[in-house]
Parts: sequence; C-alpha cells; structure tokens
Amino acid sequence: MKKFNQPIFVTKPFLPPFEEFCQGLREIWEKQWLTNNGPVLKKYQKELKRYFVTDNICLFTNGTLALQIALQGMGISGEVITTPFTFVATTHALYWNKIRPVFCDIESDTFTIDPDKVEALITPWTTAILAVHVFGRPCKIDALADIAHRHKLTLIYDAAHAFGVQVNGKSIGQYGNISMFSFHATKLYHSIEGGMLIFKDSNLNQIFSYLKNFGFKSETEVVMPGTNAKMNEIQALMGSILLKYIHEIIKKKKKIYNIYKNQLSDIPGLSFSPDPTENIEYNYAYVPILIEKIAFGMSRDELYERLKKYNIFARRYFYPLLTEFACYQNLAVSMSLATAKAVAEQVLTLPTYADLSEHEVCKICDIIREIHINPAGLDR
Ligand code: T4K
Repeated sequence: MKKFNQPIFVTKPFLPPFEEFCQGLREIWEKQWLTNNGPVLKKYQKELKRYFVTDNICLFTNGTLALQIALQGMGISGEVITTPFTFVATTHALYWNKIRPVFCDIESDTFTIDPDKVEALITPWTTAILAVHVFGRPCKIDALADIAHRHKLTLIYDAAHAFGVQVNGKSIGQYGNISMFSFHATKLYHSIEGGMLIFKDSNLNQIFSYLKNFGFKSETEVVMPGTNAKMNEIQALMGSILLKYIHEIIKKKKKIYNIYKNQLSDIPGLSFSPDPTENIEYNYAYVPILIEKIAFGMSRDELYERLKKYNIFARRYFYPLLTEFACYQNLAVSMSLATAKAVAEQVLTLPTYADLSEHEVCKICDIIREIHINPAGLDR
C-alpha cells in the first residue's frame, strides 16, 4: 500500500463554515467586548443549560482549570481515589489542590476505574472518588454511586471525553456530584480551548464564579483566593456554533468507528472494547484498539512506528500510565495496577474526525491488515 500524501493525525478539530464564524466575529468586533462574562458567553451558557437540562453549569477557559476549581470549590482534601489510566491533567488537578491521589486499577472492558477495587483503598483520609469516563465510555456509575453514598464520599467525574454521551436517556453529566467536560480543540465537541462543570449543588454556582474570576465579589471585595479561568468571547462563539453540529459530528464518528470495527475485528491479536450496553448512547469520540503482540505478530509500539511510515499518526492514549511519570513515580501505590498496565502497553487510538473520509478509513484498515500479514515487510 502507498503511504498517505498528507499526514493523518489521530484527530482534527471540527470547524464550522468560515462565514458562519466570521458573522459571529463581526458582532464581537462591533461590541468590543472580548472576555469577562460577555454577551456571547451569556448566550452560550443559556444554550448549554438547555442542552444539559440544568441551571448548574459553569464555563472555564479549559478543562484542567475547571477540574482544579471543582476540587477547590468543594473543599476536597486528603486522599482521592482515582484512575492511573487517563490524561495527566486528571491527577495534576489533585496535586494543585495538595490532594494525594490514590490509584485504583481499571476494568478490562471499559478501561474505567474498577468499582470492585475501590473500597479496599478507602482510608479515614479519603474524601472523594475522581473517576474518568475514559474515551467517552461511561464508568460503572451505579456501583460508584453506591460506594460514594455508603462511605459519604464526593463522586467526581472527569467527563473530558464524554460530551454527547447519554446513560438511561440522561446526559452522562447528570451523574455523580459534579462532572468536568473539556472543550479542547482535539475533542469531539470544542470551543477551541474550554471547559465546563455541571453539578448538583446549586450553591456551587456562586463559588465557581468567584473562583474563576480572582475571587472578586465586587470591585472592592475579594472573598476567596481565586484564579483567572474565564472563557473568552471567541471561545464561547465557537462553542455556541458547534452545538448546532453536535449530532452531525457524532453521526460521522459513529460511521468511522463502525468501519474500523467491521474491517479490523477479525485480525488476530487486535481487539475492540465490547459495544456499550443498550442503555448507553455512546459518542464514538475515540477509536481505541488493543494489540496483543504474539497473536498480532508485532507489539503495539512496533505497529505505532510502522503506521508513521504510512503517514498515519495514531496515538498511545494513555501510555505511559500516570504512575510512571517522573512527578508521580515516588508516590506509594498500594494496589496492583495489573489491568491498567496491560492496557497502557497495548492500547492504540486510531485516527477519527468528522473530515476523515470513508475511503481514508478503509485505507488505514488495509494498511493495518497488510502490516499484520507481513510484519517483516518493507514499507513503501
Ligand atoms: N482529563 C482528560 C481525561 C483529558 O483527556 C484532558 C485533555 C483533560 C482532562 C484536560 O482538559 P483540557 O485542559 O485540555 O481542556 C490532547 C489535548 O491537548 C488534551 O486536551 C486532551 N485531554 C488529550 C487527550 O489530547 P495532546 O498532547 O495529545 O495534543 P496534541 O497537540 O498532540 O494533538 C493531538 C493531535 O491533534 C495532533 O497530532 C494533531 C491534531 N491537532 C491538534 C490541535 C491542537 C490538530 O489537527 N489541530 C489542532 O489544533 O493532548
């Protein structure tokens, strides 16, 4: 197979028609209001409240700061049980709040925190569970809610990947005490950079508004040590426009996911997670596959490198595990993370974005098959 002429990255941001964005930009220019709770942000916030059917949402400049502020605003301290199989920002948010992350192993089917292993990690210092709907796959929400309820723990979800996911007909953001969504450009739905909290306790609205704006209550009053985490008008404009396209984006991503699944599932040593159960509406944000070296004929890393020669830039999300990073290496880990380690060694996320054509997806599949059939072959 010939290599692609242009690089095929793991993702590409979805962009609206240029003219549509320019129209919105023109209005921002005319008003000369760029940030600090401007009119576009207010309109966007209303649209999201309708979309999520709640008044309790707050927008931020990115998902990382949203999560940090969630922890600070809810007064989470001590130890928090979390997953090592995630993007570094999840654990960094704990560290910025001087909270000790306690890593729990994950499930082999959804790659999310394993509820059966959470209780063994609870100590008198545990205040919360910070679980991640990794790749948009919902955590075992009922089991986690039950543990959190019995042990009086706050249940926090990093839903960075889960925009558009529904469980039992409700948005995934309605579960737990609070959820953080990332609207980063690489996400299925984005506002260039951006983040959102959605929460149960309406008192948090005020606290989060203070915290993202330096703690200002009025021109002369600062009521808490806040930071600057405000979403600006151009971000809000992008988010507001893209909300109209979300169904189209998910439809395209679903089609891509299904092509990969149909074309690759019979390759020995290459596997997909089981399909989500019927009560889950998935967003197909990522296409993670697992590569088992012996059956596939080469390791995940070898496949990752070989694909680059064809101009295909898949990613090893999330490798290495968080516990391997220099800043977390010295942290005592009291549980075997065997499943998380195995998944991190085998996972590869394949390119998926709305612009990726059916023809290109089929070609990526053909290349993977060719590499599998002829592992020693010379790349052209
Ligand atoms: N929690 C979880 C579970 C997360 O996954 C994330 C973020 C967060 C929290 C924190 O949320 P934010 O603070 O970011 O809102 C990317 C994203 O930067 C990051 O947002 C995301 N997770 C993570 C999974 O992926 P990188 O380092 O892989 O990004 P980068 O720059 O290598 O981009 C990936 C590919 O996308 C590139 O190869 C090319 C393409 N790309 C990227 C950008 C930015 C484009 O085509 N156009 C673009 O504008 O982290």
